[in-house]
Amino acid sequence: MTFRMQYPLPAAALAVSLFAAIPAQAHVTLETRTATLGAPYKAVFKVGHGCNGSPTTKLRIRLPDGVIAAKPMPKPGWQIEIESGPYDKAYSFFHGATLKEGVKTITWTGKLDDKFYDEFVVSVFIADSLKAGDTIYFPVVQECETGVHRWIEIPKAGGSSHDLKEPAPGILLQPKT
Ligand SMILES: [Cu+2]
Repeated sequence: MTFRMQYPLPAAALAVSLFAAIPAQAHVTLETRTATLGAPYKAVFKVGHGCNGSPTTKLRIRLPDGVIAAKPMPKPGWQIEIESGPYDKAYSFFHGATLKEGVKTITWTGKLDDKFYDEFVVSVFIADSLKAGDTIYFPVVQECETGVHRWIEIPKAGGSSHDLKEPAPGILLQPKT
């Protein structure tokens, strides 16, 4: 069987369509995929789509252990709800200070139409007692007017997030510099 293209695609258009097929461009992902131990990290959560065309109304993020001193960035049109509590242990922060409690989950409530893209930002500090080479994950629940995405899947040891349907966004930890 022969296939003849009537209107050959310019190379650029082809490149764009290939790019769009990469799942990492969709889902809820983190803009910067690496973070340094014992240093601040700006977590930018990118929301590429709603739920099957339905607008996003809520984004709830759970911070993993060792991600401390979190402060969400206010966002016009969105209400922010913070849940705080004791950490799993005491963590050392800047200038010898110790933090035993803080923000555990952050929930934004508002509306993001499926035809738009948006970002949700949290400033955090990566505890130096975490392990370089580990990947830590931020489970996210995305609620829509109709439907929900639970970006909470974590790959098994040796596995990849690419094999998961709704992977939790993660960052690879790098040694203190
Ligand atoms: Cu997606």
